[in-house]
Amino acid sequence: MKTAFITGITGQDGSYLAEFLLDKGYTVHGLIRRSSTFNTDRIDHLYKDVHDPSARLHLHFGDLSVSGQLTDLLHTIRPDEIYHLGAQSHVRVSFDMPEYTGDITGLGTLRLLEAIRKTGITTRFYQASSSEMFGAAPPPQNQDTPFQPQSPYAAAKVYAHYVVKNYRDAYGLFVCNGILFNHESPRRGETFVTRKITRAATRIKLGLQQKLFLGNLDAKRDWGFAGDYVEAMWLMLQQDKPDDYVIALGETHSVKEFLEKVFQKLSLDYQKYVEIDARYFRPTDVNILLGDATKARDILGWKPKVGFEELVDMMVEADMELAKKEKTLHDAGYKRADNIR
Ligand code: NAP
Ligand code: G4F
Repeated sequence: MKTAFITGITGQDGSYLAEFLLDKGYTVHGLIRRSSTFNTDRIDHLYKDVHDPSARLHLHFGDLSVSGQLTDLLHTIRPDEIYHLGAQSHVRVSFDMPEYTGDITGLGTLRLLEAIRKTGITTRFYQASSSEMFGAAPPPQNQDTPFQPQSPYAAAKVYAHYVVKNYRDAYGLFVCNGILFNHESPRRGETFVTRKITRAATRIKLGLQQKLFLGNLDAKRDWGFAGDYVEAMWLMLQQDKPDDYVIALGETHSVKEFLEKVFQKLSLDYQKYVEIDARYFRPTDVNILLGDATKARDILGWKPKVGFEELVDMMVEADMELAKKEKTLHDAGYKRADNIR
């Protein structure tokens, strides 16, 4: 069976992809960062003790800033497929940490491509490109739409995207860019807007939180389900030829619409709880993203299974379960710090 190497395995997409590949019988190796607190929550359910001979998930400490170590890991693991999902992935944070974002989100990709080239391994490589790269380009956006990046994050992803294309042309590597539009899930990081909203609304419903502070409510995004999008990553690496694809649901909704929908589902009036806080505005934001995934549908045969309404339901239900557990803890004296989110 095949062996895969995943960077960013502890993130939202990494966890769904690891699940997907293990189900297909792959042996999966993941890169994880040393942290003083546990950062493997999203993959704990997949992990078996290393002493268990049936264990097919292996974790390696490392960092995308250290090229020699990435080279050593690829040399030892010799993966058939590499899914490069690791990144400083928060757009607002990229304005606070532009240099770090350029290093990890941009140069991290180059380090891996160089590691492939230097080890000489035969492998297939997936780059997590982003719809954020389209930036100010008018919708709908597809793989031929010129990029107009509006953040240090987007600029770093554009760099990575083009270096992938260059290594494909210059060295004949099997490398693909998946330009994924926003995809969410109950495992979405709590500082991204959809999860921030579902988490807050369900906590408000149970009396665990009073207010929700947000930024630009007019921005529009094409939101799909992360579980569907990791299948597209895999499909790209199963083709005869490497190529670039847009992956999107093909409908766009404003942050305000998402907010209203979530609060309505919980029979709450969002206007009573939501306040605008300028700290969540970005120096430049992306007004509207709407993806055209025709190429992926035609060539990969990719089709999302979860629509926008089902995604909202899934996230509200999962966060309501979480809030209920938290309420039990809260009633027993536990307090979660809201002010750092
Ligand atoms: P995420 O939840 O933020 O996960 C990011 C992953 O990268 C985490 O595992 C994180 O590790 C790891 N990471 C961060 N810095 C690292 C470093 N210096 N060295 C090694 N690993 C590092 O992101 P996601 O939503 O799963 O997205 C996956 C990828 O797709 C990212 O590249 C993102 O930019 C891109 N993307 C996402 C979307 C989307 O809507 N989700 C859309 C388009 C593209 P820790 O857990 O230790 O922090
Ligand atoms: O949820 P967001 O932070 O996602 P954003 O910026 O679109 O980036 C995500 O999707 C990209 C794909 O296009 C990925 F590449 C990237 O890694 C990440 O996964 O913000 C969505 C919109 C923005 O316009 C933001 O200004 O929501 C607006 N917003 C309004 N209030 C907020 C908030 N965003 C956040 N994070 N927090 C707020 O309080």
